[in-house]
Amino acid sequence: MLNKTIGIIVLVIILATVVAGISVGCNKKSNLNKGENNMTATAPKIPPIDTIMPVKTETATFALGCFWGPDSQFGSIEGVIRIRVGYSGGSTNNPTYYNLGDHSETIQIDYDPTRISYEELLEVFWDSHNPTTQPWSRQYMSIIFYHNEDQRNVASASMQRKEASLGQKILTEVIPFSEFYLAEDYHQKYYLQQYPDLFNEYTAIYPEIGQLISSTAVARVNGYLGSFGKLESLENQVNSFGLSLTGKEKLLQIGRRLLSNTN
Ligand code: MHO
Repeated sequence: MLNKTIGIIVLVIILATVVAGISVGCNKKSNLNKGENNMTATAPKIPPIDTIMPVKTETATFALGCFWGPDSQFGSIEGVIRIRVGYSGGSTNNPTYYNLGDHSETIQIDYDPTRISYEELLEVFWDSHNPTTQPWSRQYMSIIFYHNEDQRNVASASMQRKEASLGQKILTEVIPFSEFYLAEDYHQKYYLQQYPDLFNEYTAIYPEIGQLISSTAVARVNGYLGSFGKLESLENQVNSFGLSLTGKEKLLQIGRRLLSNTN
Protein backbone atom coordinates (compact mmCIF):
# COMPACT_ATOMS: atom_id res chain seq x y z
CA MET A 1 0.00 0.00 0.00
CA LEU A 2 2.79 2.40 1.05
CA ASN A 3 4.79 1.42 -1.99
CA LYS A 4 1.77 2.08 -4.18
CA THR A 5 1.30 5.54 -2.61
CA ILE A 6 5.00 6.36 -3.07
CA GLY A 7 4.73 5.13 -6.65
CA ILE A 8 1.78 7.45 -7.35
CA ILE A 9 3.58 10.41 -5.73
CA VAL A 10 6.69 9.77 -7.87
CA LEU A 11 4.50 9.51 -10.96
CA VAL A 12 2.77 12.81 -10.13
CA ILE A 13 6.17 14.50 -9.61
CA ILE A 14 7.44 13.17 -12.96
CA LEU A 15 4.26 14.28 -14.74
CA ALA A 16 4.43 17.73 -13.09
CA THR A 17 8.07 18.12 -14.19
CA VAL A 18 7.24 17.15 -17.76
CA VAL A 19 4.27 19.55 -17.90
CA ALA A 20 6.38 22.35 -16.37
CA GLY A 21 9.13 21.61 -18.89
CA ILE A 22 6.73 21.85 -21.78
CA SER A 23 5.25 25.09 -20.50
CA VAL A 24 8.75 26.61 -19.95
CA GLY A 25 9.59 25.50 -23.46
CA CYS A 26 6.39 27.18 -24.74
CA ASN A 27 7.26 30.34 -22.88
CA LYS A 28 10.69 30.29 -24.43
CA LYS A 29 9.12 29.80 -27.81
CA SER A 30 6.62 32.58 -27.28
CA ASN A 31 9.41 34.88 -26.16
CA LEU A 32 11.24 34.09 -29.35
CA ASN A 33 8.13 34.86 -31.34
CA LYS A 34 7.77 38.15 -29.53
CA GLY A 35 11.33 38.96 -30.47
CA GLU A 36 10.61 38.22 -34.09
CA ASN A 37 7.47 40.36 -34.01
CA ASN A 38 9.41 43.22 -32.49
CA MET A 39 11.96 42.99 -35.24
CA THR A 40 9.23 43.10 -37.84
CA ALA A 41 7.64 46.09 -36.11
CA THR A 42 10.87 48.09 -36.09
CA ALA A 43 12.04 47.13 -39.60
CA PRO A 44 12.16 50.28 -41.74
CA LYS A 45 8.96 50.92 -43.65
CA ILE A 46 8.16 53.42 -46.40
CA PRO A 47 6.86 56.58 -44.65
CA PRO A 48 3.05 56.88 -45.07
CA ILE A 49 3.40 60.35 -46.66
CA ASP A 50 5.59 58.79 -49.40
CA THR A 51 2.97 56.22 -50.36
CA ILE A 52 0.44 58.79 -51.61
CA MET A 53 1.59 60.18 -54.96
CA PRO A 54 -0.37 62.73 -56.98
CA VAL A 55 -1.62 61.73 -60.42
CA LYS A 56 0.47 64.45 -62.01
CA THR A 57 3.31 66.69 -60.84
CA GLU A 58 4.81 69.83 -62.36
CA THR A 59 8.36 71.08 -62.03
CA ALA A 60 9.69 74.48 -60.96
CA THR A 61 13.39 75.36 -61.12
CA PHE A 62 14.85 78.35 -59.27
CA ALA A 63 18.24 79.77 -58.36
CA LEU A 64 18.27 82.06 -55.33
CA GLY A 65 21.65 82.01 -53.64
CA CYS A 66 23.03 79.19 -51.50
CA PHE A 67 20.73 76.22 -52.08
CA TRP A 68 20.76 74.75 -48.55
CA GLY A 69 18.12 77.17 -47.20
CA PRO A 70 15.70 77.01 -50.18
CA ASP A 71 15.92 73.17 -50.15
CA SER A 72 14.65 73.34 -46.60
CA GLN A 73 12.12 76.17 -47.06
CA PHE A 74 10.38 74.82 -50.17
CA GLY A 75 10.55 71.30 -48.74
CA SER A 76 8.35 72.41 -45.84
CA ILE A 77 5.50 73.51 -48.12
CA GLU A 78 2.33 71.42 -48.49
CA GLY A 79 2.00 70.29 -52.10
CA VAL A 80 5.76 70.03 -52.67
CA ILE A 81 6.44 66.37 -53.43
CA ARG A 82 10.17 66.28 -54.13
CA ILE A 83 12.99 68.79 -53.99
CA ARG A 84 16.64 68.42 -54.92
CA VAL A 85 19.62 70.76 -55.15
CA GLY A 86 21.91 71.08 -58.14
CA TYR A 87 23.50 73.36 -60.71
CA SER A 88 21.92 75.03 -63.75
CA GLY A 89 22.17 77.94 -66.12
CA GLY A 90 25.75 77.55 -67.33
CA SER A 91 27.38 76.20 -70.46
CA THR A 92 29.93 73.75 -69.03
CA ASN A 93 29.18 70.03 -68.75
CA ASN A 94 28.80 68.12 -65.49
CA PRO A 95 29.56 70.94 -63.04
CA THR A 96 30.50 70.13 -59.45
CA TYR A 97 30.63 72.34 -56.35
CA TYR A 98 34.37 72.90 -56.78
CA ASN A 99 34.23 73.07 -60.56
CA LEU A 100 31.06 75.07 -61.09
CA GLY A 101 32.00 76.83 -64.33
CA ASP A 102 29.31 79.40 -65.14
CA HIS A 103 26.48 77.51 -63.39
CA SER A 104 24.46 78.66 -60.40
CA GLU A 105 23.26 76.85 -57.30
CA THR A 106 19.72 75.78 -58.13
CA ILE A 107 16.75 73.97 -56.59
CA GLN A 108 14.35 71.80 -58.51
CA ILE A 109 10.86 71.26 -57.13
CA ASP A 110 8.27 68.69 -58.20
CA TYR A 111 4.89 69.80 -56.92
CA ASP A 112 1.24 68.80 -57.02
CA PRO A 113 -0.49 71.60 -58.99
CA THR A 114 -3.83 70.73 -57.35
CA ARG A 115 -2.38 71.66 -53.94
CA ILE A 116 -0.01 74.55 -54.75
CA SER A 117 0.31 76.75 -57.81
CA TYR A 118 3.39 78.02 -59.64
CA GLU A 119 2.29 81.52 -58.65
CA GLU A 120 2.31 80.57 -54.95
CA LEU A 121 5.78 79.04 -55.29
CA LEU A 122 6.92 82.31 -56.88
CA GLU A 123 5.61 84.25 -53.85
CA VAL A 124 7.87 82.15 -51.64
CA PHE A 125 10.71 82.66 -54.13
CA TRP A 126 10.44 86.49 -53.95
CA ASP A 127 10.09 86.52 -50.17
CA SER A 128 12.99 84.20 -49.40
CA HIS A 129 15.82 86.21 -50.94
CA ASN A 130 16.56 89.76 -52.03
CA PRO A 131 16.15 89.91 -55.82
CA THR A 132 16.98 93.62 -55.99
CA THR A 133 20.67 93.38 -55.10
CA GLN A 134 23.50 92.42 -57.41
CA PRO A 135 24.39 88.77 -56.70
CA TRP A 136 27.84 88.12 -55.20
CA SER A 137 28.80 85.85 -58.07
CA ARG A 138 27.47 83.60 -60.81
CA GLN A 139 27.26 80.86 -58.15
CA TYR A 140 24.58 82.76 -56.22
CA MET A 141 22.33 84.20 -58.94
CA SER A 142 18.61 84.90 -58.78
CA ILE A 143 17.09 83.03 -61.75
CA ILE A 144 13.69 81.64 -62.69
CA PHE A 145 14.16 78.79 -65.18
CA TYR A 146 10.80 78.44 -66.89
CA HIS A 147 9.79 75.02 -68.24
CA ASN A 148 7.08 76.21 -70.64
CA GLU A 149 5.44 79.37 -72.00
CA ASP A 150 2.79 79.31 -69.31
CA GLN A 151 5.43 79.41 -66.55
CA ARG A 152 7.24 82.17 -68.46
CA ASN A 153 4.08 84.35 -68.53
CA VAL A 154 3.20 83.68 -64.89
CA ALA A 155 6.79 84.45 -63.83
CA SER A 156 6.97 87.71 -65.81
CA ALA A 157 3.61 88.92 -64.48
CA SER A 158 4.55 87.95 -60.93
CA MET A 159 7.89 89.77 -61.27
CA GLN A 160 6.18 92.94 -62.53
CA ARG A 161 3.76 92.89 -59.59
CA LYS A 162 6.63 92.39 -57.16
CA GLU A 163 8.62 95.25 -58.71
CA ALA A 164 5.58 97.53 -58.41
CA SER A 165 5.01 96.59 -54.78
CA LEU A 166 8.71 97.01 -53.90
CA GLY A 167 9.13 100.15 -56.01
CA GLN A 168 12.55 98.78 -57.01
CA LYS A 169 14.02 97.05 -60.00
CA ILE A 170 14.28 93.25 -59.70
CA LEU A 171 17.49 91.78 -61.10
CA THR A 172 16.19 88.19 -61.38
CA GLU A 173 16.80 86.56 -64.76
CA VAL A 174 13.84 84.76 -66.35
CA ILE A 175 15.35 82.25 -68.77
CA PRO A 176 14.35 78.91 -70.34
CA PHE A 177 15.26 75.77 -68.42
CA SER A 178 17.84 73.60 -70.13
CA GLU A 179 19.69 71.26 -67.78
CA PHE A 180 19.76 70.46 -64.07
CA TYR A 181 22.89 68.74 -62.75
CA LEU A 182 22.30 67.09 -59.38
CA ALA A 183 24.64 68.39 -56.65
CA GLU A 184 26.83 66.15 -54.49
CA ASP A 185 25.12 63.99 -51.83
CA TYR A 186 26.48 66.08 -48.94
CA HIS A 187 24.63 69.17 -50.21
CA GLN A 188 21.24 67.41 -50.35
CA LYS A 189 18.93 67.83 -47.33
CA TYR A 190 21.71 69.71 -45.60
CA TYR A 191 19.84 70.43 -42.34
CA LEU A 192 18.73 66.83 -41.92
CA GLN A 193 22.34 65.71 -42.39
CA GLN A 194 23.26 67.80 -39.32
CA TYR A 195 21.24 65.30 -37.22
CA PRO A 196 22.91 61.94 -38.05
CA ASP A 197 20.54 59.82 -35.93
CA LEU A 198 17.51 61.15 -37.84
CA PHE A 199 19.34 61.04 -41.17
CA ASN A 200 20.36 57.41 -40.53
CA GLU A 201 16.72 56.41 -40.05
CA TYR A 202 16.15 57.52 -43.63
CA THR A 203 19.27 55.84 -45.01
CA ALA A 204 17.88 52.61 -43.48
CA ILE A 205 14.55 53.15 -45.28
CA TYR A 206 16.14 54.41 -48.51
CA PRO A 207 19.63 52.92 -48.97
CA GLU A 208 19.83 54.57 -52.40
CA ILE A 209 20.56 58.29 -52.05
CA GLY A 210 18.48 58.98 -55.16
CA GLN A 211 15.41 57.54 -53.40
CA LEU A 212 16.18 59.30 -50.14
CA ILE A 213 16.32 62.76 -51.73
CA SER A 214 13.12 62.07 -53.66
CA SER A 215 11.16 61.41 -50.47
CA THR A 216 8.45 63.86 -49.39
CA ALA A 217 8.96 62.80 -45.77
CA VAL A 218 12.65 63.68 -46.01
CA ALA A 219 11.83 67.04 -47.64
CA ARG A 220 9.41 67.92 -44.79
CA VAL A 221 11.73 66.81 -42.00
CA ASN A 222 14.57 68.80 -43.61
CA GLY A 223 12.17 71.75 -43.72
CA TYR A 224 11.31 71.64 -40.03
CA LEU A 225 14.97 71.11 -39.05
CA GLY A 226 15.82 74.26 -41.01
CA SER A 227 13.26 76.20 -38.89
CA PHE A 228 10.61 76.38 -41.63
CA GLY A 229 6.94 75.48 -41.18
CA LYS A 230 4.70 75.61 -38.15
CA LEU A 231 4.96 73.57 -34.97
CA GLU A 232 1.25 72.74 -35.24
CA SER A 233 1.76 71.20 -38.71
CA LEU A 234 4.76 69.25 -37.46
CA GLU A 235 2.69 67.84 -34.59
CA ASN A 236 -0.12 66.91 -36.99
CA GLN A 237 2.16 65.29 -39.56
CA VAL A 238 4.91 63.68 -37.48
CA ASN A 239 3.34 60.20 -37.68
CA SER A 240 3.45 60.24 -41.48
CA PHE A 241 7.23 60.69 -41.72
CA GLY A 242 8.16 57.04 -41.06
CA LEU A 243 10.36 57.78 -38.02
CA SER A 244 10.83 55.47 -35.02
CA LEU A 245 9.30 56.48 -31.69
CA THR A 246 12.67 57.86 -30.60
CA GLY A 247 13.08 59.69 -33.90
CA LYS A 248 9.62 61.23 -33.61
CA GLU A 249 10.29 62.39 -30.06
CA LYS A 250 13.61 63.88 -31.08
CA LEU A 251 12.10 65.74 -34.06
CA LEU A 252 9.26 67.10 -31.90
CA GLN A 253 11.73 68.22 -29.24
CA ILE A 254 13.84 70.07 -31.85
CA GLY A 255 10.68 71.44 -33.47
CA ARG A 256 9.45 72.87 -30.14
CA ARG A 257 12.75 74.73 -29.81
CA LEU A 258 13.03 75.94 -33.41
CA LEU A 259 9.39 76.56 -34.32
CA SER A 260 7.73 77.66 -31.08
CA ASN A 261 7.53 81.30 -32.19
CA THR A 262 5.66 80.40 -35.37
CA ASN A 263 2.67 78.82 -33.66
N1 MHO B 1 28.43 79.79 -46.84
C1 MHO B 1 28.23 78.42 -47.16
C2 MHO B 1 27.86 78.25 -48.56
C3 MHO B 1 27.55 76.88 -48.93
S1 MHO B 1 26.50 76.88 -50.19
C4 MHO B 1 26.18 75.36 -50.61
C5 MHO B 1 29.48 77.64 -46.81
O1 MHO B 1 29.56 77.22 -45.68
O2 MHO B 1 30.38 77.45 -47.61
O3 MHO B 1 27.06 77.58 -51.28
